[in-house]
Amino acid sequence: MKTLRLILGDQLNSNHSWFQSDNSQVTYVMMEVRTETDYVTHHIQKVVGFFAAMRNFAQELIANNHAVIYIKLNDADNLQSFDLNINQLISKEGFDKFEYQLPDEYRVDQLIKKWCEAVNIPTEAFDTEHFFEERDGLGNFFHAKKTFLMETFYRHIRKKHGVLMDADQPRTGKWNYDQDNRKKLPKNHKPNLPLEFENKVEQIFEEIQLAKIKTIGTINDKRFLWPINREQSIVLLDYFATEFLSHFGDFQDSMTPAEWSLYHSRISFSLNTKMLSPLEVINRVIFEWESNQGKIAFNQVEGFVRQIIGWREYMRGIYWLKMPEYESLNFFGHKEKLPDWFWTGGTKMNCLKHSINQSLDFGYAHHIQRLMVTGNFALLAGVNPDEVDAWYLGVYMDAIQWVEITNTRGMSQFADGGIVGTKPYVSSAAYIDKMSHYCSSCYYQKNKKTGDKACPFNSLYWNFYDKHEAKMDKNPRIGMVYNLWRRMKPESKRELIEQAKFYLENINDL
Ligand code: FAD
Ligand code: DLZ
Ligand code: SF4
Repeated sequence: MKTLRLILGDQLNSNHSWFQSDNSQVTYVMMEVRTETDYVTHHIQKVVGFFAAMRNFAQELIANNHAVIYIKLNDADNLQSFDLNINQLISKEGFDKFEYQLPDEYRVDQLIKKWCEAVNIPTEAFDTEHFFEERDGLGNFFHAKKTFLMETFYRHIRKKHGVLMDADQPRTGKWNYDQDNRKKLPKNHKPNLPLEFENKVEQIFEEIQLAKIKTIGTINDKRFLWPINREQSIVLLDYFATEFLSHFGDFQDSMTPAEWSLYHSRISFSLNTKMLSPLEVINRVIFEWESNQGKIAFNQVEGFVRQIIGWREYMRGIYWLKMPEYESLNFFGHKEKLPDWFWTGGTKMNCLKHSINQSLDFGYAHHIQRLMVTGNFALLAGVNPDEVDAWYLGVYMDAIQWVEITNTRGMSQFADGGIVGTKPYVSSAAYIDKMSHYCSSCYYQKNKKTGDKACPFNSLYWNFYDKHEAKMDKNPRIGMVYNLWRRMKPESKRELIEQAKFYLENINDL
């Protein structure tokens, strides 16, 4: 049967069984389309990165004797959506079967499913052969349960797939080393330089400009630093394993204005486009640990493995269990707009200035910057989760909805009311100062709660708890906070609420 196989921009898995034999009846199609570039305002580096990686992938397939149709953004016959282009190809080339890999995003999944139901040729869906678990793995595991604890799921995956296990016991006897992974970067500590590629992407950048696609952020199109093929992705993974792994866990939560990238792997773009598989990533890291016994402490390795087979698989499972309802959850009923400076970095708050500016310059910030700086502020300011999602989904290189929305709407904004997290991740300046070097050079004063130059996080923090008391009072994990709040003098409480009100009314000037 003359078969057309669709490959999406985040399905660049060269080890997929599809590609292990060549079949003269099969033609692959990849396409750069406006439906994907415009469903949110993406970072320019993200659009360039996806197109560059897609083009390289198509070239690799062709070099391996596969037939490929690659539709470029500005091609005259590009109808700018998956379904329209596929219809056109079927009628032009006479394909009599259509095959695709299961999309990771609900929107695209629905689109293709509906298209398949309407079309008059046979269609077939394939697994992406990327994740440890199937889409419904988490749903089946937690069957009929009301709570979905990540730790429980993580242990289940470790056991099921035999990762860092001795029979049915965790290797080293302990499951969780999180307690060891909360160190602040020592003053003047200089991490090894991050590995930055020097890809030339001028051509793609020009094509995007020509098409007038609206984007955010900046780019150096002569030295594009992100990996854009599997080979570079493997080099980045190797670099992480040899240079950064030994400090990964220790400093995974720490933040500094001096560096845009610390001991994190920065492989999320390679993973989410499937240029790397999660299995090969953890195998590489475990191999590094095993071959350097004594030199790399186990907390660094377990901390990293937990991100990949714990958090990443867990978020995907929650996404498929809870979509499409998940994308409209708004537990606190938040309605505010995101401050303008989220799009420019123009704020006097040092933690936000650095976290936002590096997001705009590199399409990257690490987990704690996303959770405890930008996300923390958006939640304290009562921003509508739709706005928060649109920002996160646009700004990061690695942002694909299944992993963005569960982290943003769920973990960071608690808009799901506690499906992903057991309590809202909010803090005053104390936490940010404990984990970072931002506060010492900030315009605001971390220890001041009210008055001139008082750190906005301090009053907004108490204002948040005050405002949502009825919704959170019963949460056993935050009883202590309410005990403190209730014991505060009425006058101090009033001052805090007034300070917060002033900041919220003048949010664009902060
Ligand atoms: P490392 O710290 O080196 O971790 C290694 C890998 O573990 C990552 O590459 C990633 O694949 C995985 N990982 C780590 N934490 C998580 C997590 N919480 N959920 C899922 N996978 C995880 N990650 C995305 O891939 N895409 C997103 O759109 C995204 N949006 C986020 C939004 C918010 C508000 C928050 C708090 C987190 C978000 N994350 C997202 C998770 C995490 O911040 C990024 O995966 C990580 O910062 C990527 O950088 P890295 O590769 O250097 O990660
Ligand atoms: C993110 C992205 C962008 C910007 N552009 C394209 C594109 O033009 N063509 C494509 O196939 N994929 C693109 N992607 C990634 C898709 O949005 C992603 O494949 C879907 O969201 C499915 O997860
Ligand atoms: Fe951020 Fe407040 Fe610290 Fe400034 S003082 S860096 S605003 S936490």
